[in-house]
Amino acid sequence: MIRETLEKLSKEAAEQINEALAKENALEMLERIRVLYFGRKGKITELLKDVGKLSQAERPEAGSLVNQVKKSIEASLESAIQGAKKRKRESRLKSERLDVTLPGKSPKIGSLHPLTQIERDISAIFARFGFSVVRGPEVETDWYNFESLNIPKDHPSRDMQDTIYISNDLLLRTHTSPVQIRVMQQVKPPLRILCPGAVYRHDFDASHSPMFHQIEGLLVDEEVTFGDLKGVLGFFAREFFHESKVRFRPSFFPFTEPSAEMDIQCFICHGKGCVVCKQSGWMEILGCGMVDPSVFKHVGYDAERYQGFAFGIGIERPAMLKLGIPDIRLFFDNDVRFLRQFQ
Ligand code: 2NL
Repeated sequence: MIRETLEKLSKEAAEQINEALAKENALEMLERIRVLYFGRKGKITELLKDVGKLSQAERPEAGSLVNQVKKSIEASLESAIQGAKKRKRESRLKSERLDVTLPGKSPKIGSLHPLTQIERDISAIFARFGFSVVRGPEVETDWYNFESLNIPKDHPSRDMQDTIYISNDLLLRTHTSPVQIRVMQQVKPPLRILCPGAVYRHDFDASHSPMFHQIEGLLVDEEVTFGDLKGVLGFFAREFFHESKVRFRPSFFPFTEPSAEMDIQCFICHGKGCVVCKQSGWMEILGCGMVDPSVFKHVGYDAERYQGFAFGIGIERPAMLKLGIPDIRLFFDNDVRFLRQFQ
């Protein structure tokens, strides 16, 4: 009787295990089979209980038979579980496989704005003469932007047509000279400073932006001459533009006397004449001059003892010429397709 039951049970278990192995969730199914046979109310468990109820004489043989079957089902279940686990691990490894030979995605890195690059290149040249960079406010008072610089009350640049006013007395600086005035109020000569930054004017077309950039420089010491100005600015022009010929033309600014404009030989046509230099063979680069004594008086410097030279360079125009940029507005559109070209 028990022999037959055990044989049937053995066969049944083997079939169920095989069936389970064919399923997607084999491990789950095998666990259910384990409970079905070996759980607290499992078929084998029940049989072992029945064996306990048999007589002394029948018990040993029946017990050993049940134990044999138990061991055999346990063994095949165990090997089925191991097999299912192995298959599961292999299929996971296959689906999670990484191709380490694939080319990586190159991350998009930012870069300095072309105007920042030019500003740094210019600063680096003047740094070799001991100039250090100073920055200041973009909102200024009438006194710092005009009065201290000897710009007369009726000067056209003070007009609302040209200057962006915030109130009667407050305005957006039209040059970075106020930074130099602020420095002179705070430190005694000698002085070598470079003041880069944004400046503002009422002007907007392909070659003018209401916000643009400038670098001004100021050197103050005893016994400074126009020869020093020519030496320093000529050196700068040759370093920055790689053009050896420079010339100075007389000019006028209210804050310098004498005043001049510096040209370099056109770096497109090298003096032959072209559209960029309007057939002149020269390019205007900066305005400069010896600091007017009235400016020194405004900041409390002894104009008898000290002299100085100063200059102002617009950044956009040389940047456009050097980098081949046709429209000033491209600098401020923040279009990454434009900006990426200057990485
Ligand atoms: C230009 C060129 C210039 C200065 C700026 C300056 C600053 C102080 C005193 C004297 Cl604090 N001068 N700056 C000098 C000459 C030219 O800029 O084209 N400006 C309209």
